[in-house]
Amino acid sequence: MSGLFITLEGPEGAGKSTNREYLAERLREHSIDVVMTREPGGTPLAEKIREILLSPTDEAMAADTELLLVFAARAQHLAQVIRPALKRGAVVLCDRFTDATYAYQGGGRGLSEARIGVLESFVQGDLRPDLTLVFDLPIEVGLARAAERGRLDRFEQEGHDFFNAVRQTYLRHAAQAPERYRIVNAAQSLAEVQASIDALLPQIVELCRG
Ligand code: T5A
Repeated sequence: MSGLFITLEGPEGAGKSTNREYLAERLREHSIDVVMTREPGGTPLAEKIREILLSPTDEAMAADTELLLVFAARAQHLAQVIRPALKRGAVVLCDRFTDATYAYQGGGRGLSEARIGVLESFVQGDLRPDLTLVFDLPIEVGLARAAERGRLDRFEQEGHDFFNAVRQTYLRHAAQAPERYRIVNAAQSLAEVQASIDALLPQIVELCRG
């Protein structure tokens, strides 16, 4: 693998998608080959699994079912998009990856990190993101932004404790491996968030150039 794998993470409505586009544009200005993608999803089949995961249903989804669906989508995404892009030397900018599984299925649903770790190794082997930007903000701010889009998906219907656990899990993981994570204050205005990204850009470009 000669490319670079960058993931964008954070609670609901943190601005990951918006800033993924922004970062991709900045990197392309440096003639860097960028592949933008997202999870769950990123391929037609994985997007079908995303649909199952996000659609509210009358039948409660068991936490293990949710976990396995997330990793099923990830296996497909890795095989079809992420590994081939890294192999050709591209920079992959992925909106959420396995940190989200630790945050949502681990923190939110209460599944053990050991259980998630087993699937992580099974599906990914030793592939891990090279760099992870965590867009952090108070839960209420992110949920208010997400709510402006209208109908809430299955995760967005969860309560405060769930999202608080999600946020705290991201922050705990970031504190444990500061060499991989950069925390961006996503509660700021969009212009300020993007100025924070600009400040990180020289080191990101350097990483991309290997
Ligand atoms: N999931 C995912 C798991 O449970 N386990 C997993 O392993 C994985 C991979 C879908 C769900 O799947 C779950 C977690 C999720 O619940 P998603 O689609 O990435 O994942 O989830 P969301 O967080 O719901 O995506 P959002 O689109 O809501 O959030 P983004 O991408 O963080 O935010 P974005 O860029 O779309 O912005 C939201 C709104 O806020 C505005 C934007 O214009 C937009 O309207 N905005 C700002 N407004 C003011 N100030 C700023 N700084 C702003 N930045 C953005």
